[in-house]
Amino acid sequence: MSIATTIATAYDIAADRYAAIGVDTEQALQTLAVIPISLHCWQGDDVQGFESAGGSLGGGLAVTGNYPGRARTPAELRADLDAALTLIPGRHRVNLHASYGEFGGRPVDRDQIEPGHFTGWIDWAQERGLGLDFNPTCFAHPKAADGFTLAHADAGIRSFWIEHCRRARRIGAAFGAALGTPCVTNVWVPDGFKDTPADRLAPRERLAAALDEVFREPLPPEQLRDAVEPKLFGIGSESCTVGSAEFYLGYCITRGKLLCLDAGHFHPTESIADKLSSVLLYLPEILLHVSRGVRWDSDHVVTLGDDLFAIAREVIATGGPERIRIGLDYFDASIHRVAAWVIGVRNMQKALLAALLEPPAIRAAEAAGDLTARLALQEEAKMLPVGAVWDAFCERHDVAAGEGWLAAVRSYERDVTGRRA
Ligand code: RNT
Ligand code: ZN
Repeated sequence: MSIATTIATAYDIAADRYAAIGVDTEQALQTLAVIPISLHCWQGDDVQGFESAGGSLGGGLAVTGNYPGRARTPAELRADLDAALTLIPGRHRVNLHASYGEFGGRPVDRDQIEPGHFTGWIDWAQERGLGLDFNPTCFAHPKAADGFTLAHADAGIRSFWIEHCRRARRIGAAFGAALGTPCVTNVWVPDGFKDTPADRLAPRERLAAALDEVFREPLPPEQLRDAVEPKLFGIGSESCTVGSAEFYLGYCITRGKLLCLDAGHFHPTESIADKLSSVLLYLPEILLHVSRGVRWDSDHVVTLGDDLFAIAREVIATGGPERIRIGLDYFDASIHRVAAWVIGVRNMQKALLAALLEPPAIRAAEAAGDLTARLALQEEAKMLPVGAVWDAFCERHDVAAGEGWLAAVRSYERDVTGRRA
């Protein structure tokens, strides 16, 4: 039997198996096909960006590893994203940082960026039918060298970052207008304290006031959605982060912004899965940065484990992809960077598929107060043939099922990334 026939046969059997417990696999495949995942451009070049002044990363962010062949130009990064996208089923989005503009080798400071610096990206996205998301880059810059930006005690430095973020919103709106899909523009700032601060209140007042300045200009929601991202701690800001979870939840509720929940930004045993249903009571939309925290690092490649299954399960069970926008956020330079994207996105999709295939009897057992059955069914569901449905999904989207995609990355490495000096 050919692989394609094996996959088709296995799918038919799996579909029958699911149908017997009230799950429509065709419906699940249709739903999965239209859930976009936003691929974070910064996995492709270790968060370096294309500014002529390209400095050290800072902001508590760190990329480890020196796998050869990182993208050094916009053309290389787009080629690498193209390579990844051909190995990922469905149609997706790309998430850019301000530092990835095309500045023509000229020094364009962060308070000077304009939509014109991103026309190459807009054209590329338009040709491929991709949506774009965006982020101001409030790190890796001399004016962020002491770890403070929007909450800086110096009014001049604050104004510089406010101007940068304002311009980032206009760029995001330009993306949304050009591509016909709102651009989620996410503000994350590193501001925080290595050691115990004497005053936690003033920096938080400054951050709230600065954000209000950033968001002052009304821009159409069909072009732009504003998000803000809390974090528990970073390298060098271990004792207090100005933009904490409580800070931003309150900010979003009072200002009507999207809350960005990064899976690596909480206590190690705390999962963002449980937060979605709470936050959705008070906010219309959430942005996810799906990541994987490992000890001190919050940015490992997403693997298909309990945490990811739980996040995907809650996305499907609570808000759905219209209210919960899914992006990835990690950076690993120790493996092939295209593979890092492919692994993470495919895992996110597999977890969503498992959620879409959840047997309805689990909820029914809970509603009937039968907690024994709920646990029994949850555990039995783990061995249902989700893999056969996933393989069929890949086949239908002309993408390799199983590990077949790895050979494509290897040949791309041989012909392209491996030749980069
Ligand atoms: C940092 C935040 C933020 C960044 C990117 C590069 O802790 O998670 O989202 O990772 O903006
Ligand atoms: Zn993040």
